[in-house]
Amino acid sequence: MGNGLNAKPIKIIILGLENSGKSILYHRIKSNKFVMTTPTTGSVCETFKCHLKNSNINNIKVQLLDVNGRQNSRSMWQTYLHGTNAIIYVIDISDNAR
Ligand SMILES: Nc1nc2c(ncn2[C@@H]2O[C@H](COP(=O)(O)OP(=O)(O)OP(=O)(O)O)[C@@H](O)[C@H]2O)c(=O)[nH]1
Ligand SMILES: [Mg+2]
Repeated sequence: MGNGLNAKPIKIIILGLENSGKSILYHRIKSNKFVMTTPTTGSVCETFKCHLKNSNINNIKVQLLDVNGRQNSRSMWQTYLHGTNAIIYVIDISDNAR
């Protein structure tokens, strides 16, 4: 019981090809900011409390993972998946070639 603040975080991983906008989305979810990014090296992971605007969802503990999308790194993705509750797959729809 309780208010859920001590509960296990919801683990969400952001996947997608390189330069598709994963890290931009990561910062947007984390701090609602548009942050200039550089290609991700390895992975970035942070746990924080998520407040969804215009909803009664507050203080949901989220562990968000942002990974590198380059081809030679994609084989690593499976090592991050253990215990994952949700995957966000990012596609750059303006990039017709991909
Ligand atoms: N204008 C605009 N630019 C964006 C948007 N999302 C991403 N970008 C740009 O696209 C480029 C790549 O974005 P990232 O979020 O770093 O890409 P990534 O998927 O994390 O790439 P890797 O870390 O290399 O796998 C950056 O130059 C961003 O500024 C968006 O919604 N609008
Ligand atoms: Mg990135």
